[in-house]
Amino acid sequence: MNKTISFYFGRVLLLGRTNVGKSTLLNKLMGKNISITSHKINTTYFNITGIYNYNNYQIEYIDTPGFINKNNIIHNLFINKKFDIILLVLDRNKWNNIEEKIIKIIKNISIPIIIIINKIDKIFNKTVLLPHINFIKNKISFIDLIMISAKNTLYISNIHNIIYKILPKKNHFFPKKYITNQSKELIISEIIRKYILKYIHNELPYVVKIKVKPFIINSEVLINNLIILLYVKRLSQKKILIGKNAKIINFIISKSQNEIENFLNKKITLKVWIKLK
Ligand SMILES: Nc1nc2c(ncn2[C@@H]2O[C@H](COP(=O)(O)OP(=O)(O)OP(=O)(O)O)[C@@H](O)[C@H]2O)c(=O)[nH]1
Ligand SMILES: [Mg+2]
Repeated sequence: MNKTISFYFGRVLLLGRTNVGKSTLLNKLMGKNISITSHKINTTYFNITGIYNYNNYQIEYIDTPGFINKNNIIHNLFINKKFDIILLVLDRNKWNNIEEKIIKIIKNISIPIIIIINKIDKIFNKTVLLPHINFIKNKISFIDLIMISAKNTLYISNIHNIIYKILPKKNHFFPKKYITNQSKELIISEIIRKYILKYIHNELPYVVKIKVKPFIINSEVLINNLIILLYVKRLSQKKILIGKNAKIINFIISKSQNEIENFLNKKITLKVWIKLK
């Protein structure tokens, strides 16, 4: 008997204002940490892809920066790439001009939209959401609305189940073992950025540029050594990053090192240089 198996594949875009919990949700959908998260605004810098495999289904999730500027980065997203589903992530019943801007762009693009109302753990009386759901219905048409708590991993599988129902019948695009579009260097630099965000409490984390390089001596790569270059613009910023008696930078390095070692599954030495550029 000739039994043909159907495969399903689609690109699912996570959209929403900064801090609504897109990256937290991506990590929960994937069941592993792919994208860095923080309580501060503008955490995600790049589009981060997570490839999720389940039976005959393959989903390419794309986490995006919630930062929306004049150049309209959301709009640019749709120029080069085709998406199959949009997850519009909202923080409870918060809605302002950013959400208005986003729906203005996506309502003219005929891609199925799933509304995700996140952070419901922060709402004691859930009935306050009912008028808000009607409000959203009047704003944009969507195929489903799901209330979740990404942080507490509540109702995440409901999202998967809806996506499976509408994923296009298509061959898988990625090999099964492929989990993310990020290079090892980018993942490592994102780990370091997370700790810079965590330990420095001003605008500085947003201006530090991070470069990760292999350590090479006499054209030989020392595989357990990595060079981390941190670029800042001013001497005053360099001083803040280093901290009194190098306390801050040492803290960032040791925390990052642990996490990088877990990720690479081996012991490494980090050589960190802070440079002015
Ligand atoms: N209470 C609560 N907090 C959440 C939930 N989901 C995310 N958060 C928190 O919200 C903050 C922002 O989360 P992120 O996932 O970094 O937000 P984001 O939308 O990716 O933000 P950008 O990358 O800046 O666009 C973090 O402190 C998360 O822990 C949730 O369901 N409940
Ligand atoms: Mg993010």
